[in-house]
Amino acid sequence: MIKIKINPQCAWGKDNEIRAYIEAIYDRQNKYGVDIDKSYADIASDVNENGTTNVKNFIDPKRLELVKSEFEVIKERGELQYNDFYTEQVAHPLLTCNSVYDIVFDDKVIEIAKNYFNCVPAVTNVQLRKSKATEQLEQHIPGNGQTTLFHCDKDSPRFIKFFFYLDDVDESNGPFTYVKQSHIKKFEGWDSKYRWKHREISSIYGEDSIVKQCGNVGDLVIGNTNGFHKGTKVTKGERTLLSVYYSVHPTEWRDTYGGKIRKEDYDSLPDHKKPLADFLVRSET
Ligand SMILES: O=C(O)CCC(=O)C(=O)O
Repeated sequence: MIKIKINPQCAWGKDNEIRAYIEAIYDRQNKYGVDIDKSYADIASDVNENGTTNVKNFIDPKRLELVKSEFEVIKERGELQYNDFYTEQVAHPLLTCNSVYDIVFDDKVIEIAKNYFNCVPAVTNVQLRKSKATEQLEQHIPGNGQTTLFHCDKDSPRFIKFFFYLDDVDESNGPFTYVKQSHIKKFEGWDSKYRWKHREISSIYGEDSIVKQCGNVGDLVIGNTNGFHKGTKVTKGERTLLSVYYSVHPTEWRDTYGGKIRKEDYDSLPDHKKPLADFLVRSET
């Protein structure tokens, strides 16, 4: 098992939150056992040490093309949850896109997450979002476009997001960007505000600590987004992104936005995958 790296000074809720976090892991170990496939330990260790990793050619791009097509269909039907000049977002992809199931509950994805948490974790949210080129300054982009500024998520003191690019991503179309080791190394006053400009973060951590995770459709980028991160602003073209959040406790800890699953889809998951949906709200529709 990996030796979990966590720092109370880097958690929004400090010591109490860390204690509750560790208890949540023990609870899940007791409930669901610790049968973990070690072949994915290196990937989990990299995220544990550095806060992010990029696994090349992780998944068949065809599976991701299906998700992108479903996104476009939902958009054409006028059923996006949110739509502005920078961001287009689908609400609750587990309710609206059949193709995401296959990825969210993929065996390899689950094994990486198990290696990271030392227990069977659970999905807390899924997001499907397109970002489009703009010349606006980051601080003037509305809604979820604010994720183009550095921030540390409040969902948990230690959790992970799996990012699947649905377009090839270079420096110009929005790479997920992470300050290496900022999940365990913060600075005095890091929690005095939520959004930080690039130059502020760069002057504290140094430009060399900032990793832009460029990659192709099929690569898997992972981040513990309790560290400083952002989606670098798209300046050319667009980027559609599927994000899957794994954690060991529900999002209600911090009132963050949680994911939903249809009850019948939950019922049809194989028994060994049901714990992965422990924290998804069951919807009848
Ligand atoms: O768009 C991205 O690459 C990062 C999104 C983000 O900031 C987040 O999921 O918290």
